[in-house]
Amino acid sequence: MARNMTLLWGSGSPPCWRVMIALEEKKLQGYNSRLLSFDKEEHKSQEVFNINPRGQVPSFKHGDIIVNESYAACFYLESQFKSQGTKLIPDSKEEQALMYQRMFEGLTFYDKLTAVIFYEYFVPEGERLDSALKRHKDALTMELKLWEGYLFNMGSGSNLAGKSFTLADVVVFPTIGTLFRFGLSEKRYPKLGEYYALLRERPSIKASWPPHWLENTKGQDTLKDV
Ligand SMILES: N[C@@H](CCC(=O)N[C@@H](CS)C(=O)NCC(=O)O)C(=O)O
Repeated sequence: MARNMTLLWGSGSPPCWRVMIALEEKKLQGYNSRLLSFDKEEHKSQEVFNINPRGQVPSFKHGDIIVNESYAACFYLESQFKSQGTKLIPDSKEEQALMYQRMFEGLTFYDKLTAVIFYEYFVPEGERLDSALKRHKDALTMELKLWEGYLFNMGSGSNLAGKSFTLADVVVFPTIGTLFRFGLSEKRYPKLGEYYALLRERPSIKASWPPHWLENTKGQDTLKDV
C-alpha cells in the first residue's frame, strides 16, 4: 500500500499515464489518486500549484518529497522500490542502453504527436496555417516509420528494449495508446499495432487506462492519414 503517496492526474494525459503505469508495476496501489478535470481547469488549482509551480499534471508527492516530471517520477519509483514489483531497469548492458535510448527518443516521439493532435490547442486561431500542420504531420510520419522499424527489428512479441518490460515501455506506451486513440491505422503501422495490442492487455496498463476512453470508446480520426 502507498497511502503516503499522492498523484494528481488528468484522464488521457500521457505524462500522467506513465506515472500510473509505474505505480502499478511497482505494486504501489492504494496511493491517494486525485483525478482532475482539464475542462474545469482543475490543473490550475491551488491544490496543484502547492505541489507543482508549473500548474501541470502529473503532480506527485511521496511523503514530503515532490517529483512532478513524469520521467523523473518513474525513475524515482524504480530506484526507491527496486526489489518491489516489476524490475523496470534490466541488468544486461545491451538492454539497459537500448532502454535509455528509447526512453529519451520517446520524448521526441511525444512532441511530434502533440504537435499534430493538439495543434489547435497550442496555436491560436489567427496563427494557424495548413502548411504548418502538414509539416507537423510529415514529421510525425517520419517518426512513426522509425518506431515501426525499431519494433520490426526487435521481432514479434518483443517489448521496446528487449524481452522484458522496462521503463521504456512505461514511458512510451502512453504515446502509442494515444496514437491509436486518435485514429492511427494499424494497417499502415502493423508493428506498432501489434505492440499496442500486446501491451494494452498488461494488467498495469489496463488498470490505468484513461477513464474517459472507457466511458467513450470511440476516439478521433485525426491521424487516419498519417
Ligand atoms: N514534462 C511534463 C509535462 C506535463 C504536461 O505537459 N502535462 C500536461 C497534461 S498532459 C498539463 O498539465 N498541461 C497543462 C498546462 O501545461 O498548462 C511531464 O512529463 O510530466
